[in-house]
Amino acid sequence: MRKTALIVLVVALLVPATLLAQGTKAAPAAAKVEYTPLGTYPIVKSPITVDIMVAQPPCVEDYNTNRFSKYMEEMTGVKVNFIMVPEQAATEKLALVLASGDYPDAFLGFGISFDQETNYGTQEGLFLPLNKYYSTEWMPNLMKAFEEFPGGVGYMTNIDGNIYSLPRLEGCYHCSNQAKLFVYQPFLDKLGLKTPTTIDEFYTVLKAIKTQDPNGNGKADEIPLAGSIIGWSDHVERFLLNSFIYCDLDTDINAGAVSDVGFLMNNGKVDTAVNKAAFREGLAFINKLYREGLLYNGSFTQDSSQLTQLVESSAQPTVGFVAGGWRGQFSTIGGDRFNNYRAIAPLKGPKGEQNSVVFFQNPGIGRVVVSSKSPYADAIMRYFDFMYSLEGTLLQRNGFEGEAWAWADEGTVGLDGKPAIWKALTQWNDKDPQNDTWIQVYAGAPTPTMKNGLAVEDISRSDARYYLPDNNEKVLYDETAELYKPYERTDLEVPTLKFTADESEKYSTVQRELANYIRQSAVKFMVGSMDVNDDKVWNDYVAGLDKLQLPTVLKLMQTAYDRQYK
Ligand SMILES: [Ca+2]
Repeated sequence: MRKTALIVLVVALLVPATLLAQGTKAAPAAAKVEYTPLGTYPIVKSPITVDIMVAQPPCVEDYNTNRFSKYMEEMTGVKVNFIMVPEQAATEKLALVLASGDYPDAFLGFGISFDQETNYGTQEGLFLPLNKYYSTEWMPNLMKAFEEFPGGVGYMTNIDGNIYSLPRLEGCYHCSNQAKLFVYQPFLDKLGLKTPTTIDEFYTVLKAIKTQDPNGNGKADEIPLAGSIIGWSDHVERFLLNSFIYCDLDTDINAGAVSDVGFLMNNGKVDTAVNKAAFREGLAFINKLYREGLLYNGSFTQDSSQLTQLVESSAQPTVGFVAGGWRGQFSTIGGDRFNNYRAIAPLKGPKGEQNSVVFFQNPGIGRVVVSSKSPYADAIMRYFDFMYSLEGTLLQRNGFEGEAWAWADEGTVGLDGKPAIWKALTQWNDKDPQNDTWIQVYAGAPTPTMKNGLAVEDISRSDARYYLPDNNEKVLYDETAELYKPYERTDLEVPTLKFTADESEKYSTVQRELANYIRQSAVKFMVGSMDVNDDKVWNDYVAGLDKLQLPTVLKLMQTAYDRQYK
């Protein structure tokens, strides 16, 4: 209630100022800018000032006195007058400012969405289309960074054919195959068992953990397999179903209505796993584990902190296999249990299926948008292009060369085992206020090359230090590269789809209801409250999918797919 009252007050105060400001802003004299040749610095022959509104995180004290802002001003000749808005109020402020008609030359760090771009760009014409700047002539660093994001420029393009923003180009290598399963290695060692590679071997190992007391306390207190329904890739089914059919299903009811709900590409057509016989076989396998007490019965109700308690709270280790995006999802970082879990590769299923789910690393849209009324678009684009270079990204994110980071020493290796590119001299910290950097990469490119080029100590796998937290980035990289990448199916994952405002209005409720039904039914089949082995129950479920307009949703997705990717 108080918030509403405040907004009304702010709007009331803004109106008179707006009317005045529009008069002065319209003066064209400010547009006379003399530029230097493209690709050179400074950008302008005599200094100019542009107004940029920035969403300010608590860890940056003042963008106008910030050392990196000053560095950019000296290099480019472009002085930015930053208008700072607290990060958490950014979305509200954007709407207010755009409604007022009096707005700055550009907005930085607002994370403006596709829908907002459609609204303010396509429909209202307030945002400038940036298509011409997406070229090596104008923005060589941006375009080079895009080489690591295939299809990324298409992703940035609105349905009207325009590109309205600059991206954040961040790639998280290990996140791209995040549906992982881990095993407590001392249990396998104690039982004299190898890491399972097939569904049948997996079942045998689960049985052995349950019945052969690998923690040696004389009690049958072992939990062979556990996960959680809420938490970053803590879902056992997202790992196990992929031994039967490619399936990205996340049963968390709050997950997306289009992504992570079992849709897949089938020879260029958008299809779904969730009405296929192989999906049913996968659910039946998980149900069997559940019935036999091999799968922890809280796995479809608890969250990741409860999962962590389950793994950590007992005096002796009890949990054999755990699902999670990484070890920190279910164990205490640096603890003995954390240090002893090992990722395992996707298991080969009865018909040879063995898949790793793909999580496309899309560009972050809406990091910089330019007002269609600004006379300084050329300068602003050239100013931001520098930030997509390796050096620009490191300066913006980490700090100054020689203080926060340095180019790598000869002979050192990066996370990927290739010659390192850079090394960190200080710990990156986005909690404590400082005024050296922007910390947050609003418009920049922490690409996989940059991240994997971080110099690390070359610790051998047999060295006990390898699995300790200090070496975690390296472990994440190695596990992903060796165990998951070989099985990822980029051809089967549906790329991110964009819907028109009209389509969203018509179908978002339909999509949400269908997704909820798929998720709830899958859980019921796995825990046995719906009998997956009963043909009538299964057929009723499949009929329910059609009743909730699965064919309509597939057709809608196909239309969006053809529009973007054909
Ligand atoms: Ca025991």
